[in-house]
Amino acid sequence: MSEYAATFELIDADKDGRISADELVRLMAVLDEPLTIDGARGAISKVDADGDGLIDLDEFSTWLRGR
Ligand SMILES: [Ca+2]
Ligand SMILES: [Ca+2]
Repeated sequence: MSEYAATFELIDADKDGRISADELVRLMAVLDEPLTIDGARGAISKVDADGDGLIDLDEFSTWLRGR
């Protein structure tokens, strides 16, 4: 299992295996760095390798590794 899986599951509030723009907005609110829904979509599009508008665990891991 990926070392990022636990973090991923925390963010994935509805447990569908994908992080949506909504879930990213909620995360950033918790981290006290509020993000608009458009900002979240923009952030997702940068790491969304398969272009489905959602971040799966593979894309999430790649993103964190590349930071
Ligand atoms: Ca989700
Ligand atoms: Ca994707």
